[in-house]
Amino acid sequence: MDYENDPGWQFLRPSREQIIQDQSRPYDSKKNCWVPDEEEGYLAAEIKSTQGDTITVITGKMNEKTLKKDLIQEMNPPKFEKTEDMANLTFLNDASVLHNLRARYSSMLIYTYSGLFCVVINPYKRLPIYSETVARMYIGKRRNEMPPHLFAVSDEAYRNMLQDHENQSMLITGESGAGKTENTKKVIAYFASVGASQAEAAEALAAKKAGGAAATPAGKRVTLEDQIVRTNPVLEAFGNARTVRNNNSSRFGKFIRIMFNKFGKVASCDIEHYLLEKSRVIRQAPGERCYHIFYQMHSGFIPDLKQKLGLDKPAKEYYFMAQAELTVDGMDDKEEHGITEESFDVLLFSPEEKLDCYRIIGAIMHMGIMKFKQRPREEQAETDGTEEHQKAADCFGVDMENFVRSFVKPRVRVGNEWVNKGQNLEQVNWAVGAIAKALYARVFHWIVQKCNVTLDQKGLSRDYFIGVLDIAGFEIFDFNSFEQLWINFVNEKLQQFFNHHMFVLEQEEYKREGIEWTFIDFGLDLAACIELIEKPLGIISMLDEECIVPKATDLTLAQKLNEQHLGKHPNFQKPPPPKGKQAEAHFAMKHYAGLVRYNCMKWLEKNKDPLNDTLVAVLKASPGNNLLNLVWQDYQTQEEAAEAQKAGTDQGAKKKGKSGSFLTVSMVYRESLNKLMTMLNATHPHFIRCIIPNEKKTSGLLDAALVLNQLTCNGVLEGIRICRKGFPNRTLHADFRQRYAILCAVESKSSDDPKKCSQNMLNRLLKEAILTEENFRMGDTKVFFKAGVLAKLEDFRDEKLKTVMTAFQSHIRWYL
Ligand code: AD9
Ligand code: MG
Repeated sequence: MDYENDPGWQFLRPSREQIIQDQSRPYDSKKNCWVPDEEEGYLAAEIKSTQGDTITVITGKMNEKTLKKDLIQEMNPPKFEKTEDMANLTFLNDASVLHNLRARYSSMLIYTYSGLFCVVINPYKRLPIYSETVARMYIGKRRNEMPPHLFAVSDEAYRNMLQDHENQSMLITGESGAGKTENTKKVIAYFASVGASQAEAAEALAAKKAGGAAATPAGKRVTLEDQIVRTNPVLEAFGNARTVRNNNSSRFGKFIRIMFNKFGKVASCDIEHYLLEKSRVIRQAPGERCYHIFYQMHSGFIPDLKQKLGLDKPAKEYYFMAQAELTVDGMDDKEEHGITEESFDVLLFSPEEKLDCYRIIGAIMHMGIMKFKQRPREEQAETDGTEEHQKAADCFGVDMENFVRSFVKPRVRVGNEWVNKGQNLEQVNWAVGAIAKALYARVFHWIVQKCNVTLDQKGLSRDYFIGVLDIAGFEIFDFNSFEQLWINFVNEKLQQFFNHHMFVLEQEEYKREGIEWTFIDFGLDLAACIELIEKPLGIISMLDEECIVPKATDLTLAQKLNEQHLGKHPNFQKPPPPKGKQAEAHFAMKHYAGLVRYNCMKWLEKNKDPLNDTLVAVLKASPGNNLLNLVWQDYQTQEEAAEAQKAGTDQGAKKKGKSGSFLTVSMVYRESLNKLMTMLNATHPHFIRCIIPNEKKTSGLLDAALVLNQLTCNGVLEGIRICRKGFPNRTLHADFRQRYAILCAVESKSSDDPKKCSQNMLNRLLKEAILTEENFRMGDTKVFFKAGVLAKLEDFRDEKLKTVMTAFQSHIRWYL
């Protein structure tokens, strides 16, 4: 294949001229260095003089600077300019990592390896590097044969799966706007195309050419691969929204498992979702929007939809979706609704299901502007006009009187009696918000489940899977609440998983291969923080406990947490006083990524997530909206529970926690996190770290401080340091013998036993001072190398090949 003529190639590897230019810069290892700089992160400088522990340098900007010696960082020789794997750098330090990423990013080379990580910086423009032809370049190639790319990592996962008969996972993390979802989409598309059989691929292509992509259930045949790819627009319509950081921000985490049969053909797929941000359904911060679907439904793509749902007001009047922005730059909600609809069809959502779903979302819009007022001198709310109440009830397919009564006079249990308890205005408004959020979350869950049912149709055997995780990275905001605690906890677990993979598994392999190695457990720091969150008497259990203590409040929780942990646990700290826009905090926690100040307000409510049971009972029994029955199916109201108990058929056990209380939000989260971790632990993981280059959504601009902070938070800097302590590269003895025979021909033929041959070859390389003892270890089946050593051997091999070729050519010339 003629790679270099592909329009994408220039974004994968610099041209030869560029490489020559990059590598011809003058360099003196004793003089060239990096010095810290507030704006640029680090500046290239030349050492002029040294005095004690201070040093004077001249920076590239011709400024003279005197600074402490230990602030200086070493500069790599120019041959490492724009290196594809930073684990190979001779000098590994923050400055060099930043420089390398910056240099590559300036040429729009967005992917770079860093040992076990593949780092990608958001290009903020469409690059032609995800085309079918580029994908084909990577099929069946080894990582070091091609420039860094997500496809290389994907292909490695695919091949590992088939060769090692092992499930694989790809963990894609990063800050909001860093590119996780974009990369996830590309991975999924890659697997869908690689995993489609030739015949199916050809068929799909023919169908596409014949009539476009709009395959409907009634129309052309839809492939499973198509359906997998189509889950995305649906999930994005319901789970993504405009935020200040990202116009298409995913407000949930997801784990997509693509199942393959043992021949590598896609057999099925399923999706798990995590931590949907429910609060957005009723509240949006300045500059943000509610979930895209709200605006899509108002776009007029389905001409009679608004009329069917009674949405006769302009979008800006529906409070739940109109507190801040109504549009997104560059996004056409009407067009997007078309895509959502098309995808719904491909995923076999029936017209009735779609309409029921829209009716629920429509009802949520109406609920946002239902008016209630308080009776004078009474703690009792009542309706203030019923127009919107009627419209919401119609969408729900329930009786309006019942619907309204359950808000203003719900049935509650007092001792053994059930009574109708009056609610004041505040309580009613709170109940409206709570039910809107719960409903939305349940519809979202139903959509995911429905996709899963559709994707679960094929009769092929499911031998392995590749799971792709797209989940938000560490969040350190000015105000950090319950949601941040959970996101950060998940990330702490994932980081621990990375360390576990790197060290424990490495160590096991060294042991298996009989290599001496003193184990350094880098996971320990993480264990302390994780325990502080999840162990008995940890933050989450104390929160769960406090949720069942009568009269407990957020402040009693904060007080108990401080009494239990302050001064006793190293990761639990008194919050430093707020700076700038930071809010007051009740405690601070030392996470892997930094110190986070948490504020406990609303934690009890967020964790209990209580609902108006009477209202749920009305909705659950809706005679006019089947989907509504379905989404509440697993919810047992207190009244149902009491009846079941009376009848001795307590099905409610499932919904209840140990203490007899309902499951808290944390309990549900914890269970799904445990499930995820168990699953990941049974896979071979691949790590993609996405980096946001600036906060202006601008292509080509790199904010050094922002990038350095992410490299710390996502463990790249730490990972690279740790990686170099071990022996990350390895080759089987037989492969080693074959590949490097050219460097030591005699030794490569010295025995029939490949291990003996490699031993002899390595001895020779030692003698010739090409290698040192520290560079490698002999294992039983493989040779293990320190980072960068194989690269050096490759250089020698290239040199030797060149010499041999030249000699050969002159020989031929002479002969002719
Ligand atoms: V969030 O945590 O869901 O808010 P993500 O998922 O990390 O975030 P996303 O993938 O949505 O970020 O990327 C943000 C935007 O950056 C996209 O909408 C694109 O406009 C842009 N982007 C990201 N990656 C790429 C890319 N590889 N090529 C082109 C990209 N544009
Ligand atoms: Mg996303």
